Amino acid sequence: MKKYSKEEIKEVYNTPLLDLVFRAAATHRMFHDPSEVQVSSLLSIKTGGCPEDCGYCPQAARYQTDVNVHKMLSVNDVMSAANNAKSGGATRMCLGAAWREVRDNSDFDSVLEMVKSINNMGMEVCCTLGMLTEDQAQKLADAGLYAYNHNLDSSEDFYKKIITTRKYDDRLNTIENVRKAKVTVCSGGIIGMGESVEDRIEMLYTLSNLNPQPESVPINALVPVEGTPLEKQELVSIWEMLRMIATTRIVMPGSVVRLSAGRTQMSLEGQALCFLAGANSIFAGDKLLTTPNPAFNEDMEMFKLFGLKSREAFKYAKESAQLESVSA
Ligand code: SAM
Ligand code: DTB
Ligand code: SF4
Repeated sequence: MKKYSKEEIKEVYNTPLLDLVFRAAATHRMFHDPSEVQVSSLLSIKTGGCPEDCGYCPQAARYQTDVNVHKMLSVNDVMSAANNAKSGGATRMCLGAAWREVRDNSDFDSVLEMVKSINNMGMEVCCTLGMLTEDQAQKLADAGLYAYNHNLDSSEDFYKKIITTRKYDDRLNTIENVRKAKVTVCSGGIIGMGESVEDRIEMLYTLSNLNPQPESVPINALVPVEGTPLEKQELVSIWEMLRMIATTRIVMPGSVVRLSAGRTQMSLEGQALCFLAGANSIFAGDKLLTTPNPAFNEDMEMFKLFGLKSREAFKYAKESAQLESVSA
């Protein structure tokens, strides 16, 4: 995969908008079936009460938000949510926990059981549980984890202004542990937190220079939540989201680019442009972790309108296994 310098990424990002979308769409069609969108279902298995101070997050204990704090869900509850998601057409289940890091305790044992059971149902399983050691990443891998989500969120510089309770290097270190365990990496960020275009470019530079590049890259538009330090942030414009999606597609052509948080504030036309510019994954279901998401039926109507379909589970894993057996 071509590695882009910061200057090159900046040039791509600043291309006249329609040229940028055209180039991203062409790149997308070279690497992916443009009619397929990966549909992930997101479930918060442990909500709120997090000791971290991430300025955007309604789940940080130190901010007064109206998040419904709850302990770990039972394996049964998670399985029934996974069954519902599967029957609705989701092929990946993403389990999120408001933890700073994973601890080796009975809650982690339950997560391992959830991963095993959902994987056995034929769904890809992704977890986002905070920082991981190499050993914990390996345990998740052994349970059948397909992907681990751990976002870089912004540039290293801007990160310090949004989060003080951990370092950028901690994030990179967890991503490395995930890689060592041969679990695929899902890592992206948020725009609309007050960062500059340079910060966005820095983040894309860091992500795209990981070797290998992350298999999936979520691009979130900040959902400003009352009670968090970023509650007053203005909503990011669709044009900035489109530029970010298109640039991500061009610099990480083989990755799945997820149009993540912030879709409730986007029109259908805006989302159509994002799919054209290379977004090929969404979170479907009425809720993200704690904030609203478009209703599942509305998304299925949108797919019908745009001629899109849900991508089958493990498709990319099967394709790369086939390639390996051909080249062996
Ligand atoms: N605690 C774990 C961690 O921080 O990695 C996992 C859960 S955390 C909520 C996962 C991601 O959600 C964050 O990295 C951030 O990118 C995203 N996120 C959280 N709050 C958000 C918000 N208000 N708007 C957009 N994205 C948000
Ligand atoms: C990601 O990049 N976005 C998702 C997922 N990974 C875990 C989370 C979005 C959270 C939005 C705020 C909330 O619902 O709490
Ligand atoms: Fe905790 Fe994750 Fe929210 Fe940060 S983003 S406060 S680590 S749940």
